[in-house]
Amino acid sequence: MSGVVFRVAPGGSLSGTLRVPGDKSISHRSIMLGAIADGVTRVEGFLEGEDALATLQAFRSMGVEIEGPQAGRVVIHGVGRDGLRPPQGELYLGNSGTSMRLLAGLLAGQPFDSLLTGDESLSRRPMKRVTEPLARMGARIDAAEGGTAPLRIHGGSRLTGIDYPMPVASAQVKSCLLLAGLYAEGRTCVTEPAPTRDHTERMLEAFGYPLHRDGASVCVEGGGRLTATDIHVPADISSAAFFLVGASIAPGSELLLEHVGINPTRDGVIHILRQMGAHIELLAPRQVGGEPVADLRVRHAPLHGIEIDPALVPLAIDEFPALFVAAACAEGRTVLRGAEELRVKESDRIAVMADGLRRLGITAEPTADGIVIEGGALRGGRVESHGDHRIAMSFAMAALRADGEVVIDDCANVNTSFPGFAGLAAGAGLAIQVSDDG
Ligand code: SPQ
Repeated sequence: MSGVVFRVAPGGSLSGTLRVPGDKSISHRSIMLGAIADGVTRVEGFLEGEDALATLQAFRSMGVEIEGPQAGRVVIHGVGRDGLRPPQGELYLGNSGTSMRLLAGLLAGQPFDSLLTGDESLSRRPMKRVTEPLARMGARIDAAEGGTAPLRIHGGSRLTGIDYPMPVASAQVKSCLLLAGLYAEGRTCVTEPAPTRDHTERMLEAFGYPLHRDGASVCVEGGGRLTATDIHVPADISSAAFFLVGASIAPGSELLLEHVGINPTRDGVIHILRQMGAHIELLAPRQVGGEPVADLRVRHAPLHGIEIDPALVPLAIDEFPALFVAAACAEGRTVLRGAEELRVKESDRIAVMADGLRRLGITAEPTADGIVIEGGALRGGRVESHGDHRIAMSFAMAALRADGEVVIDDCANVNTSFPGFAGLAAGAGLAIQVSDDG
């Protein structure tokens, strides 16, 4: 499969001042909470990517009036906690795991039935991690064989709060259960094995919904109401990560990435790159709407391989494809462990990155829960992204250090999280061309 193809000429450097698009995780949550709040929620900096738009469309299908997005502005006319209407037909969520898992929780306690579907990749991803605890709360959800989508959610179930120790460190599972907990009788508590992104918790508080946090646990009482608020979505650190890596590996680079979200449950990429020797400064740190934000200055620096601290894995979970490119350009060996979750993302990000790096001449050995990468000289070549946006953008950055052209197949899904990636990267100095080979 080729589809949209990136062709990136070798070498060059990155420079200038950039603002990458809005945070995907926060954009999804702004629509979900805005929709069930009382009053009008105004969002700025919303990510106009396919994933967040799938969430937006799902709520329109359930009778929520939503204006925009226009230049990142969205106005959501909240219908209140009990105001969603039965959707006409299925809710198609494309490539978006966040939409499906969080919606499963929010819809489990509604009085109407719903059917959640997705593309081929989403239909392969594990959903038992949410359907099992939801069933314990009293939800009735039918999945395909193997526990995957489509998910048919039967309405009219009475949910009861549970105390759930999560077996995997997943913000999607945690958020799913907290959203179901809004509609459950009593208290729903979730305990995570390691900290994961806490945007749902922060945003619930911003909508005036009380939460009880105690160490690794977070609890909500069902039956409360949300009050509309204004939301400023920072630039997505997961999108900034490609540029942090690109500028770090390409001699002569210097970039300023503006207004990037640096929530401590998301900033693992900065810690890992710094441990590898990267030169990244956090300028003008500030709080915007309950989320920490800073401008990031990154300059080229020689990198060295490291053993990545497993505690940083959930804090950098989406940045590993880009970090593997940094490891390929580093001196020495980089070892990642404790990251089996990477195998159940939009693609198996361990296997797909190992394949691609090998094609570009790098020694990369996948392990059950990670990878071992020997830094070396990157050559040009053709790699397959398997329809995974983050794989496509990571290999585009690898060309900065390759000795020949890097061609990446199947890149259409870059639009799920980073519309305008190629244009922004080209403006910064990446010699990227996009073609549609049908
Ligand atoms: O939404 P989706 O497809 O699951 O997106 C990804 C990504 O790379 O963009 C994962 F493939 O991000 C997830 C992330 O990995 C977004 C997310 C969230 O917004 O809550 C949480 C993480 O997933 P998980 O399974 O670790 O909770």
